[in-house]
Amino acid sequence: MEKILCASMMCADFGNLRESVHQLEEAGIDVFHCDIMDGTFVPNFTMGVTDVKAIAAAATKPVDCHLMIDNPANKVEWFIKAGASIIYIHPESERYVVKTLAHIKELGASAGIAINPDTSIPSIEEILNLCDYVMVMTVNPGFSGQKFVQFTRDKIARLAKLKEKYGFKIMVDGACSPQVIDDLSKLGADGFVLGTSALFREGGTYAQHIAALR
Ligand code: S6P
Ligand code: MG
Repeated sequence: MEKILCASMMCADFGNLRESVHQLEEAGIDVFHCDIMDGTFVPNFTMGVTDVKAIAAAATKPVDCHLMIDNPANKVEWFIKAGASIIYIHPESERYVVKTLAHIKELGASAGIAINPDTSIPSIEEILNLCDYVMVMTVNPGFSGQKFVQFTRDKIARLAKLKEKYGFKIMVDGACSPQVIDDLSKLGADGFVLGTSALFREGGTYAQHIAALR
């Protein structure tokens, strides 16, 4: 099955952002993944609207925004205006998930949820038919370079059984190494966020890493 490979831009070289975007596109990346953090929902700050604008201006491939922020409802518009065409919100930080997913679609973007390792499938089943993407966090959100949370593998297997019924794609974010990607793609995951475990690492070019993952 064709894999959707997303570059985790918080791991990119910000001193050379435009050039990094071009290199990643030439190497065959499918999506630019932008991690937006508020220091409250997650204990870190990363990128903001200005960064998303700069990446979207340099990119021809789609840009997604993974909003790890409290109350994303009135902020999704900022990121769509900045050039993102896919928005992920966390149901754990949004009081009106249904309304916000609809709002994202009204603004012309694809809508996704990102779920923490401890968020169960039964707690999100009602909203699965509203999601274009479900992004399973396989680490606690906030940082790159963390350890894979093993029990999320079983959640992905169970979610894969629901994806045809509700019509969403399964994305995986966190510690996606080549071995993990191979394993989870066989279980039914459609796409992966590539950070320090697969793309932004020593020993090869972006093109070599991406070719090996395909
Ligand atoms: C983490 C964030 C992710 C990371 C990515 C890093 O909160 O949402 O998108 O940037 O997972 O990948 P790695 O391979 O360093 O864990
Ligand atoms: Mg992310």
